Amino acid sequence: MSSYSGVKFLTSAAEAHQLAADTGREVAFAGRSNSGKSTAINAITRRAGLARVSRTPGRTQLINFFEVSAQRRLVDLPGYGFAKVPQKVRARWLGLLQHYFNVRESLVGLVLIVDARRGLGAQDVAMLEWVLARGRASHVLLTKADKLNREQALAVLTETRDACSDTGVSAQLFSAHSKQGLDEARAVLDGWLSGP
Ligand SMILES: Nc1nc2c(ncn2[C@@H]2O[C@H](COP(=O)(O)OP(=O)(O)OP(=O)(O)O)[C@@H](O)[C@H]2O)c(=O)[nH]1
Ligand SMILES: [Mg+2]
Repeated sequence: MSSYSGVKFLTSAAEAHQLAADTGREVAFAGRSNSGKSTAINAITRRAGLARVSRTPGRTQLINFFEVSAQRRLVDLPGYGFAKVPQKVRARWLGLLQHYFNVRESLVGLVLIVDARRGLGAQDVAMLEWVLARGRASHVLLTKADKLNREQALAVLTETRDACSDTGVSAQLFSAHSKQGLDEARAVLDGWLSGP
């Protein structure tokens, strides 16, 4: 199992030319604004404060790269779906995200972070389709599962797995707060990040 003991912030990109060098392997975390992407990265790497967490949606406006080990990275992408972000800013993020997914050869997989209370939304599905069309693997973390009871959590898991059934996309329950699903998520990342 891969260790995150050496994980460190690498660089941030606000523009296409600022992306980290496109070599080795990396896994990107995407999802709605405030869904819990940065919190999930911190929990998985056991490093509180690595990725910035905020109560204010739209906090992560940059593409943030974290180096796990030589040539292995986790990437915190700006969240989508936050209504209060001005149209101009939104268009810029979308352009940057599209560029990222179009050019990124080192991207091996996408972790889609979905608030378990909301389930998959239209933008989440669009994101999955887009990444699958580019031949990358995807895994859905239904996070904040600590906010649901067991029945509700199982219902959203089943619904999500059904929605993804013909795509090869996997899904699991997750909570950074209760630590539910941490090992399962780490195992997926290990699989993607190992190899040449
Ligand atoms: N209860 C609970 N709250 C969580 C969990 N994960 C994240 N949160 C809370 O959700 C809020 C948003 O978390 P972030 O990690 O900043 O979300 P984000 O997706 O990175 O947000 P943006 O960067 O704005 O796109 C914070 O208040 C977190 O404490 C979880 O597993 N359980
Ligand atoms: Mg964030």
